[in-house]
Amino acid sequence: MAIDQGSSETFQAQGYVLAKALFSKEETERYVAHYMELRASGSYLGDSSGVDTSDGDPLLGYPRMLNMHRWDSLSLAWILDSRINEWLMALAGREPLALQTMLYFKPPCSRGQALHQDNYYLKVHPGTCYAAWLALDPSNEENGCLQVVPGTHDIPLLCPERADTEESFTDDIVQVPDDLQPEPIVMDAGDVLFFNGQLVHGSFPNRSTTRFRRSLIGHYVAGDAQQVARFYQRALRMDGSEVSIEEAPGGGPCGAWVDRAGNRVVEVSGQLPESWRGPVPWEEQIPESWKEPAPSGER
Ligand SMILES: O=C(O)CCC(=O)C(=O)O
Repeated sequence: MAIDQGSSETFQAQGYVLAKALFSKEETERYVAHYMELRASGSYLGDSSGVDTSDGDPLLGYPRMLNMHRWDSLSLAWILDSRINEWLMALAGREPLALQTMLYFKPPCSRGQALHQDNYYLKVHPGTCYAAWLALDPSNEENGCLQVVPGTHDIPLLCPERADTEESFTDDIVQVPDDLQPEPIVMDAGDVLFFNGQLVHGSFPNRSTTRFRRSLIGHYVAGDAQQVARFYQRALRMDGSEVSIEEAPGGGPCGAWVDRAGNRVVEVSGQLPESWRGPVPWEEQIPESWKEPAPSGER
């Protein structure tokens, strides 16, 4: 599949690009049925409802799922899908390595995720990580669609502050200047947003009382990455074979927006905490019996 020149240019200029209808209606319906069934049938390593949950928080019933591709064959097939591979090859210019899957259910009336940069968590170096964000439901401002701050993909990591956890299930937020506000990405089921790991993005709460906003997310690095946070060290080539990446050290620089002679720039002035190395590697958390992917739906 040829990725047109305009898509690559948009990605380079804005830090993201929308691939319309990359997956079919039948595929997204199958994913929705599959993950709703998995969610209803138990809990899994990596499930998270976020911080400061209260009684009645809708996320308690629909925690986010993590790294399903480690034990679920449908998720494994998805993260290695040739369409995603082709897009990432064209956008990043190199063979990607797959690091992580996530499933956001985002049920009616649930919280969003405060603005952040993915590479704060993944710590890919040199360069950054990439996300493929597949909409499983039509998503718009009412049900808390993804929001991005265009053009923030070429800034360093920003120093995070404490987020409002009434609005966000995560407690870190990065600030952006008043005139650089997030823009909603309205998507149909089957559309994929590809974005750069420095891009500031997040989502607001789901204000709908009836609509879910489910999404299936893959995180990748371009093949020349030398370091990654220890949680993600076991990566997959797009043919499914494994490759280890060296662990990134903890800490590292972070910045804040400043005005320099009328130019708004991010000045690197802070340090991320040394203790921030990321959680212990996924492999050290999984029970022996989970080490091989199981047929879909068995866990
Ligand atoms: O889907 C969302 O609401 C946020 C997703 C996100 O920020 C991410 O995948 O890093």
